[in-house]
Amino acid sequence: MTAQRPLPPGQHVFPSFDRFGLGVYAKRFPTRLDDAEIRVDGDVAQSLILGQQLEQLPRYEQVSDFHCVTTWSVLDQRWRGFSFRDFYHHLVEPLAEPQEGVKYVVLRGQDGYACCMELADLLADNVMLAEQLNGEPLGIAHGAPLRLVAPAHYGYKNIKHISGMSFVRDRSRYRFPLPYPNFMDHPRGRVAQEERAKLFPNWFIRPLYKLLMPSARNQHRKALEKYLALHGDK
Ligand SMILES: Nc1nc2c(c(=O)[nH]1)N[C@H]1C(S)=C(S)[C@@H](COP(=O)(O)O)O[C@H]1N2
Ligand SMILES: [Mo]
Repeated sequence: MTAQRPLPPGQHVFPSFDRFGLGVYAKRFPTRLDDAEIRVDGDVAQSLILGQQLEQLPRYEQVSDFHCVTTWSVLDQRWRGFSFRDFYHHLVEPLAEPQEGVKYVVLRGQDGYACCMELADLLADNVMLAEQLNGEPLGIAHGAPLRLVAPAHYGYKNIKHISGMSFVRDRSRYRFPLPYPNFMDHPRGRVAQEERAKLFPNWFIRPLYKLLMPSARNQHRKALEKYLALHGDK
């Protein structure tokens, strides 16, 4: 396969797109799979839950590559959903009224995972909240019922099973999910700039993460097989 887009520094192509994440999340699954609901709070005039309103937003498709910080990439994934920008301008701004100076968004998943991104990065053209992958509804593996797709950012910012977003002025109260060290969380996490982690240089982080990747992949595969045997993909 020839890449449509140049492969970012330190990445290699992986042949299949498999469920992945930090080890502790391997056995945690979402409980609400039907209709997506997003709790919006933080430095806003009105905290609220957006559910049915999401149906109003226009849907579109994008094809993009997906890059995990542990160095594997999958190419040409076709996502369908609505844009974060539409979500923000048509629902969050008028209904929740973020305060002046809101600069960060803490995104939460139903499995307890959380990550933090800059609002300006989320408002980029290609950032979407996806409901489908390659023509199928998102399965349990890839973030059902709704996941963030931010192709310019490492996988660990592309939150699955999204359940909440806090719009905040200051990110100091946010911490990378325990028991993982905070250095794993780069405040931006952009792929092209190779913003993998804090404090440590990429010549150190790349081989370290490559070493940890197979066991995280295995844990996720085994837990998924067990889950699917019990519940199926719905
Ligand atoms: N809710 C949630 N989102 C998550 C994770 C997770 O464990 N839980 N893992 C992240 C990481 S590290 C990666 S690489 C991608 C993997 O996405 P996939 O399971 O669709 O391959 O999801 C990201 N989003
Ligand atoms: Mo990742």
